[in-house]
Amino acid sequence: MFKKTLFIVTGSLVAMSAFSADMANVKKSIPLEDGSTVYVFKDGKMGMEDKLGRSTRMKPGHVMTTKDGGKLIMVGDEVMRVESLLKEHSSSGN
Ligand SMILES: [Cu+2]
Repeated sequence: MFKKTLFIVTGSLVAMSAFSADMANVKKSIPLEDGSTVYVFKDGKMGMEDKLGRSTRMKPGHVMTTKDGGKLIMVGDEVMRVESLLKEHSSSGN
């Protein structure tokens, strides 16, 4: 019982620090042909932002075409991480 409570508290602390560290965890963002953006995180996993600026899902293994005509294979589906990135953007006023 005590252990479980401790775990929940630790979990929310991690989530809070992850929120502010997310932008620092983005290795690069890659624009795609269709106007959406792929965020590549430092651990190599990716998340998607659609052309309207919303986080969106994509199955790992999906082949994407970058704006410059290259091919990119989806790794992971970090929709929650992209979501917190986008929240950070909108709260900074641009
Ligand atoms: Cu993708």
